[in-house]
Amino acid sequence: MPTTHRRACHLCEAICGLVIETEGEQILSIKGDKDDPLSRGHICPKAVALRDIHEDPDRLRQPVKKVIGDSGETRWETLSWDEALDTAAAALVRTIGEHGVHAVGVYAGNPSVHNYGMITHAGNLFRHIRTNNRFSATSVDQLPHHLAAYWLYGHKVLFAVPDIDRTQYFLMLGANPLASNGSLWTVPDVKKRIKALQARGGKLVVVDPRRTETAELASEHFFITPGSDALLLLALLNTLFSEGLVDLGHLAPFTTGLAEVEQAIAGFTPEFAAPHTGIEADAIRRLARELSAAEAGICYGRMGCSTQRYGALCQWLIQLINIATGNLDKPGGSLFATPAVDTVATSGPGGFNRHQSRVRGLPEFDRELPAAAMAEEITTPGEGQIRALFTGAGNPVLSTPNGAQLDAALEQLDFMVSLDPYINETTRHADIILPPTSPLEHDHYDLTFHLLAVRNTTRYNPPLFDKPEGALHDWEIFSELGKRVAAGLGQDAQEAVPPEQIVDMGLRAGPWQERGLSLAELKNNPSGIDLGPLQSQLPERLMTPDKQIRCDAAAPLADLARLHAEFADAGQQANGDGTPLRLIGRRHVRSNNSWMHNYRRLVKGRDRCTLLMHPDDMAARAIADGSSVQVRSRVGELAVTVEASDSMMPGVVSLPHGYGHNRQGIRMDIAEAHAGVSCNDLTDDQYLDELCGNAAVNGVPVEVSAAAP
Ligand SMILES: Nc1nc2c(c(=O)[nH]1)N[C@H]1C(S)=C(S)[C@@H](COP(=O)(O)OP(=O)(O)OC[C@H]3O[C@@H](n4cnc5c(=O)[nH]c(N)nc54)[C@H](O)[C@@H]3O)O[C@H]1N2
Ligand SMILES: Nc1nc2c(c(=O)[nH]1)N[C@H]1C(S)=C(S)[C@@H](COP(=O)(O)OP(=O)(O)OC[C@H]3O[C@@H](n4cnc5c(=O)[nH]c(N)nc54)[C@H](O)[C@@H]3O)O[C@H]1N2
Ligand code: SF4
Ligand SMILES: [Mo]
Repeated sequence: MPTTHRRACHLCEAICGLVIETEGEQILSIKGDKDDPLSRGHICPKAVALRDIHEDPDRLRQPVKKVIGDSGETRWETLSWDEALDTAAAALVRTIGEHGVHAVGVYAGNPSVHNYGMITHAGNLFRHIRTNNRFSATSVDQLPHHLAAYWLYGHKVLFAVPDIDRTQYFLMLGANPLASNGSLWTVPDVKKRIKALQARGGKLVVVDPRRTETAELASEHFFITPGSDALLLLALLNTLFSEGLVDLGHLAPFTTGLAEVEQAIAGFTPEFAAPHTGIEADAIRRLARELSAAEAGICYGRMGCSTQRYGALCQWLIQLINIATGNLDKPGGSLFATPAVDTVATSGPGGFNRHQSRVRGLPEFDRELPAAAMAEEITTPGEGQIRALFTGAGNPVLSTPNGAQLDAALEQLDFMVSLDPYINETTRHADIILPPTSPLEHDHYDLTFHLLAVRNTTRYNPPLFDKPEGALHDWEIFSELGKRVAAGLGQDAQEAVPPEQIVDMGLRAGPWQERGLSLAELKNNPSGIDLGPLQSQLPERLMTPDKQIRCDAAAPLADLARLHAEFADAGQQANGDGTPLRLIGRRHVRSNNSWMHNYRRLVKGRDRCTLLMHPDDMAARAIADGSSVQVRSRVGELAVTVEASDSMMPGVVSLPHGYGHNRQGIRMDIAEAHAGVSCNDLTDDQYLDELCGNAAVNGVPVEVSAAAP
């Protein structure tokens, strides 16, 4: 007899509801759940890969340790959980004893936020390893958003969510939700929502160096020179000020510091922006007027505006534009969600630059250092050098800039332990790998993405399968390892309660407690509970001590000088003759960062790890479509197949990240057969947003030439 399960997909931020049929251990089908009030039945091709992940023979089911054979060959041997955890804890404790706590490094990857037990229980380990050398995917991603939220609203995760379902005007920069399904913006079935916006007479404007799938759908698309968005955003804001279009509306009584901003940005006119961005001054003025005239409008920017040299300025300016047009906290503008378990209330506000990285002096944010500094912190001798590393749900060798350098650095470690289901480009360097249960063997509650969702909803996701005998969930591994490290250090360990109990408490104490929410109530509503559209809630929701929106944060204001200095030479066009090409990334709906290339159904079809290049740029270099080209940057060089595409802005080339599965000793058969090359062998650990240390994986200068025959 088949059993029907209802569960949200955890693979990306869209958290689509699914209906999954199983019989015994077999998964029979995976479909969209029409009763999910957020996703309304939508799914993408990755949903079916949940089955492939669960069944993947390459997915580790037991801890493994690396053994070097007599002739130097590497073998992986399974070992018991007790032996694996005891050995890992002993090595961490030994490192701390001999070299101090900063000698242990930690890297947490993206799936950590898609797996609630990792959020609730990582502290069970990390509270015993209070190292300065903490890193995560945040600094190759959304760090600028945290900073903007922290500066303006007083809390690192108080993110305003684009209210696409009620807006009339949407200005989108550096995001491709048709491929990504939305980011810092939980918006399942974004395509339908964009079409609905257009059907009611609204407009979507996309600004992107590539005419993406989203740009194709847009009402208007502008190419922009990579890395120049801050100039465009400043020119928009400048126009709002100079044309008297600033209208704070209901925000006025609790908004401070906008006059200081007006003064500081006076020189950043549309005429200043035009030659560098490639967007004409008149068009910039028109965009500012359209946005301010719209009944409700949105300015939103994502990866292309974050992982570039002025990411923090960009994200701060985007919020300022939403504030200046009175579109923050307004239906149809950008509003704060009201999640049933409120992580804003239960986490600290964050903090910036309270300590710096040892070698390069890069600033911390929320007790983490920029991932671009990880390799040098491992290889540079001295007090505080990283000698042992814990990675959890991360693949920084493929995901962080100058991955090849990190790849080599990991070899120098005394000890490495990885919490991960695969032997991949990063974990192959580990001494011990601790694999968690499959996603379908544990429950899930989205602590992260309800906070970013276009509608307030809540749902609990029970496991489909019992966990196999002896297996451990991620949260249990954190707790068990934490317990052993604590014992070794003579500290008290935290008693581990299951994450569902933490969620139950969060629901009962949360903003919807009057609705009687509890875990039991959610279990009675397996497709989720609708809590309605996003609501205005300022100034109460602000986390600044004085309940004011603070527009005049010193750090971004000071950073304007760096921006101005770079672009002040008006004669120098960013992509004029003789300047290098600019490398940007690309996402595809059938892929997800570095770890979803091992599933046959997702990798089938044509090679997707290709370099897109404008035909004029190819002609200028005598490069033939479909040929192999050499791509060179300051740090690396690789060969890849080129595809001619007039969807590219001239002067810009695009290569997806997350490939490069051709390294020795990984155990992911299908991925190895579709290896591709790693874009992050070209991106540069020194090419950063200097304000915050976020990696600039977009806009990297590269040279491309025809490969020698
Ligand atoms: N299918 C799929 N979905 C995913 C992922 C995935 O790998 N695959 N990854 C998930 C993750 S971790 C994230 S963070 C999100 C990311 O979600 P998005 O940010 O929506 O996705 P990207 O495709 O990275 O979009 C960035 C866009 O910025 C453009 N761009 C590059 N440089 C610049 C620039 O300087 N200025 C401007 N204006 N644009 C620029 C690129 O051409 C690209 O279209 O996607 C998530 N969803
Ligand atoms: N050039 C370039 N580089 C980029 C980007 C880009 O656009 N361009 N995007 C950046 C972005 S947005 C991100 S988020 C990062 C991602 O960077 P990372 O988070 O470092 O890399 P992922 O590819 O997400 O790797 C996820 C790892 O987690 C493991 N994993 C999957 N599920 C689980 C689980 O449930 N538990 C555990 N313990 N492990 C699990 C996988 O096996 C894999 O090893 O990459 C960044 N790097
Ligand atoms: S869009 Fe696809 S990967 Fe993302 S949650 Fe929905 S089904 Fe899963
Ligand atoms: Mo990301």
